[in-house]
Amino acid sequence: MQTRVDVFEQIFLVFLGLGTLIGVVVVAYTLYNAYKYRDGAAKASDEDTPVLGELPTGGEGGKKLFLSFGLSAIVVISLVIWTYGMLLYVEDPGDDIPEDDAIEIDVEGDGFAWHFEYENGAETTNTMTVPEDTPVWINVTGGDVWHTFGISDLRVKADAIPGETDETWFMTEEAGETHTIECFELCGDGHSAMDGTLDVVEEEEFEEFLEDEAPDDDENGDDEEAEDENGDDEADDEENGDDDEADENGDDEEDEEEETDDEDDEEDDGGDD
Ligand SMILES: [Cu+2]
Repeated sequence: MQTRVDVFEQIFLVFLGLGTLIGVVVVAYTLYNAYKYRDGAAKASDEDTPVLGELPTGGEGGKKLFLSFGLSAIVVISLVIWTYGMLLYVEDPGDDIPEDDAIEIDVEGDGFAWHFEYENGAETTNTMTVPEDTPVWINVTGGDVWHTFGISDLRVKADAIPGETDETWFMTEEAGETHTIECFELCGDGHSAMDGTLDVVEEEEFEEFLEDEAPDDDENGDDEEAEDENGDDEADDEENGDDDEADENGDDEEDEEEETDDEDDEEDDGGDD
């Protein structure tokens, strides 16, 4: 199976190789002609020599022109088709990814941080833990503004846009590896600090991690009981109607103070500008 790292590596090498080859041919041919038609050189045939103010005919019925355009077209068109095919594979590897094997993680960029939710409901922030040697599908979205989720090492990049979900996948390699997660969309003053870590761990460690982080049913049950107790307390407070009035007055005074503070802040801001 080809991972996207392999795919992009291949595309890069093919473009680099062809670019270098064509560059060498073009520069060599230019230098060859510069030497051949240099000033003061013995002229082999007058027909072939370009004359100032005269359009070159090509001499051979446009054979050279046809050859160079033809070769360029073949190279460019094959590159476009091949690259497009490779990118389609990156977007959807089809049967190459065994579905049972793959894990799925929801990613949300929000408040200059990355939030991850795993299939069992476990949630983490800024640290994404994944098992080794496993295809990982991610569903990326944004909570506040446009972000872009990216892991350079694994050639992962997906837009994190509020209200939209961008799906992509990557393949993890050995346990113990860590990769940096970054935001690739200038999203605000916390953009440069919007980093996270991808931790690749062994399969067993990943299962333990999921269990530890999972929202546990029993614990939730206990929490609910605690909440009920709090609820009763609130009811008791309400019975003391007299105290509430005093509290409300107290709150109002605090609110007024806060409003005054806010106005001061606005004035300060204006002054800075
Ligand atoms: Cu961002």
